[in-house]
Amino acid sequence: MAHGRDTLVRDGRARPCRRTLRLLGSLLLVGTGLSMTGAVPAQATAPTPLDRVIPAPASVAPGGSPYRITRGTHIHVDGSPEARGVAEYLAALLRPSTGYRLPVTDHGAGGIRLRLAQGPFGAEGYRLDSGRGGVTITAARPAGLFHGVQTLRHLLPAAVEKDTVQPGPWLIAGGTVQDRPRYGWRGAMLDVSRHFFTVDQVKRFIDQLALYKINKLHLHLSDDQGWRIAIDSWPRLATYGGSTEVGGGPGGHYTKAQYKEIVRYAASRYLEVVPEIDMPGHTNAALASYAGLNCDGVAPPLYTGTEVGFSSLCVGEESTYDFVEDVVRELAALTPGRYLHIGGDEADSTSHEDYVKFMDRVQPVVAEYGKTVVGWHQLTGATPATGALVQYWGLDSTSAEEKARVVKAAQEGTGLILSPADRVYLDMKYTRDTPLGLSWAGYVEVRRSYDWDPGAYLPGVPEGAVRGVEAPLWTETIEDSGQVEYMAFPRLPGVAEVGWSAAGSRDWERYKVRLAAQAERWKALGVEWYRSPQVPWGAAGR
Ligand code: NGO
Repeated sequence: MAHGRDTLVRDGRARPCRRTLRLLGSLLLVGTGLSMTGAVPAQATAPTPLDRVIPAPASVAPGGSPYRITRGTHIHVDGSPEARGVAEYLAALLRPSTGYRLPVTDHGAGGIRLRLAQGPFGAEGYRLDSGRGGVTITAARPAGLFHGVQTLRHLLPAAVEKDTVQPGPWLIAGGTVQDRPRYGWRGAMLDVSRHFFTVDQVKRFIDQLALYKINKLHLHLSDDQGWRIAIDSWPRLATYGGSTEVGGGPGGHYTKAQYKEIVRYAASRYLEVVPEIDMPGHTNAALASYAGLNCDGVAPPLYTGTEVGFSSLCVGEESTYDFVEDVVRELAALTPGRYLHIGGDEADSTSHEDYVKFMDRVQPVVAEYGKTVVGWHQLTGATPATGALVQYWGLDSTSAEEKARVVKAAQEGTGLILSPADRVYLDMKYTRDTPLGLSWAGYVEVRRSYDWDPGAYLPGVPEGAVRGVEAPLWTETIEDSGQVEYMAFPRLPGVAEVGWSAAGSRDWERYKVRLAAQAERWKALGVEWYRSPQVPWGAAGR
């Protein structure tokens, strides 16, 4: 990896051990005259208003006294192991900064309560009721409890994110939040091929996604510059095809155990991992690893540049389909999620006829191993399988003909994930002066990535065809976590809101104020971000 080379911002910080920090925190508290019981200082700050949450909840009814988390607070769950898992996650989040024990129990009342119950919540919605006696989050499914916990987090002071004891007080405004998402697919993509990212770096990103209720992590696992997942039946893909990256660094790949760890961690944050193997183009790393995958039987050298469109699997060769089947089988076995992304973009070195033939052969293989096909929208130039989803990455200037193909596919039942490059590509520069990123789709400032409606984006697409939105982060120029964050923040929370909140509830002028308030949280978490002049950051922006 090229980490540490010419980094814009620092990655991973050395952290003193928790116990030392806690001790220091206590000493500080004593020094400021506050008590560890959370005694409210005279100038107690007002609790965060219930609507100061990103993404904006469906409805908010403020009222009544706030609840205060204290040394005596318990987290109550009823029964299910999933609810307990969410409760333990919440406790682990709150313990370092509050310094409280916050035991998770399955009896008693008051305090914080996580409850699974029937109600109008859907798969991911929840209700949060807060008052003097406690906070209760109710949902039909554990994912709803988890999203409710993220709302609770946003309602607490930003200092709650710190990993040392903070003075508090830990107040949650009184009232009720009722919430459920507009779309079921709210994704982010990380390109781990152009530059490799370690398991820990991916986990860090997952935690940032969870904070904004994003529920899909799409991993772009193969491209011309690197193959990043171990495939037992074709070992050189990872060991040789994964041995470099853009710029010539050493690259890397995930062993199956490491990949499973990413999937497990994502699931613990209620994110589904969508693995992508890009085919038939964007395959130089595979072609370099096995001469037999090339029509002329000659393996090209590994590639570390950033051109696209020059590689293709050999569509007419039977062994190509043995390769595809082996890869799909092994990847499907690593994937508890429903989807497998087969790429299909920029197959400029594959004839149209071959492209159609290839997709006709490969899509049934994905189905055979129990997964639903996702492809970039060029798949609509072939015949998308029944139930397939296509990911639209065009822009305003995309030809009417190309847009019409996508609209027609949607009318015929293909689901759409919207990733318009001139709105939500996180690798686009914000302005001419952005030191990282690309600009082929133009500059994408924060307002532009927020101010659009997926439901009205491609006229003629039936309402139900839009399954959601996804923000891809391609990494030709991105090498470490600090750079990932600089490109993702502050655009990512906006895309999360585009995917979660009703179109009618979204308004840039009000959003930018809520967004500015996030800055304290990013600071507490050590997350880098771009200080866009479009957002009134105030003192937090310094
Ligand atoms: C395109 C291309 C990728 C690039 C990316 C850079 C798609 C779907 N294919 O998006 O190979 O990395 O742009 O912005």
